Amino acid sequence: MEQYLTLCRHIMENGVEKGDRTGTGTKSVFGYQMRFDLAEGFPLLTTKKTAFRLVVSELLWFIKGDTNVKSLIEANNHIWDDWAFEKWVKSDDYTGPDMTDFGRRAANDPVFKAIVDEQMEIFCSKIVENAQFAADFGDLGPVYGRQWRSWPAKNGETIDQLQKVIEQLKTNPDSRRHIITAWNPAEVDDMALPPCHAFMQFYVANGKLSCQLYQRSADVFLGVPFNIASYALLTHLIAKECDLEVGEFVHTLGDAHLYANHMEQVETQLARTPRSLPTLSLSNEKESIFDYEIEDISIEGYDPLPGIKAPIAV
Ligand code: THF
Repeated sequence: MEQYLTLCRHIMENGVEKGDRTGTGTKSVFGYQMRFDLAEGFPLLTTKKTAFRLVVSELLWFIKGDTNVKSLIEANNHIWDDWAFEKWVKSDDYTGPDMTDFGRRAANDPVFKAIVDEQMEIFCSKIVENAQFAADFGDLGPVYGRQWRSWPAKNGETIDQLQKVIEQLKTNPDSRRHIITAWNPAEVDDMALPPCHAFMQFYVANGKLSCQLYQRSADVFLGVPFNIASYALLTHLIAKECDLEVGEFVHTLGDAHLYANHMEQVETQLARTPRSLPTLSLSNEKESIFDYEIEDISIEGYDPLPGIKAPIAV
């Protein structure tokens, strides 16, 4: 994972200061690539404890084609809450304290953060307890799960990109068309957040499956460690189903940025020395990628340095 630290250092040294949608401010570079040999170990960050169970529940949520945060919240995964919460607090249904710009204000003001946390707790309970509320406010729109599994086609039918790629990998591994795209221009405006990890391609050579991801926007401190682990896991799951070994995960970044309020945390991390990588353990009973549950996937030998807290930009 030395490569990840090199990326952080590269942005610190060469990044330009750039404004962004969230108003937080970033240091940013454009165009960067990392390569992880998945045979060398599972690329889960060791210089900061990274919650693998959140990576697993989020990926299975994508794979199942789900776009509603309800099942994530039930799995005690809260990484997508902010975007659903935002829909609720902007709606007429919401009658609590003013939540304008809640992400940025909470990051700068602990008293306001406590008020947001309280409203967020109310939001999460309502999502879990009230099916109508979950239908109205839990859905993030046609995000990853929808595009991967049921991209709307012309004739009213839908395209299961993930299923198709797996079929093609089995029957026509040399193909140069093993592509899944989450970037659907016709639907981007209806999404709570347009896809950051937008376009992937798979490649088979010497009996090994590799995956390359194009990520248009990369929150290098908070998001990227999750994104690397997520696509590494996806590659393992597909390789297993297709009877292939794992090759490389190639991670190509567009706007790669460090948020202004993550700088101290990045310095802490850069002062640390990476440890040996863990290994992935998959239940052997599952024939298909669509059959996995959270408990079928675990990580062994993970001995990271302590976690480092940082506010997420919304
Ligand atoms: N928005 C931003 N600004 N950055 C992102 O990385 C990002 N995502 C997803 C959607 N929008 C994004 C959400 N992914 C965390 C990690 C990944 C996320 C969202 C949040 C996070 O806060 N992680 C903390 C602790 C998590 C916990 O333990 O609950 C961490 O320390 O890692 C990128 O696809």
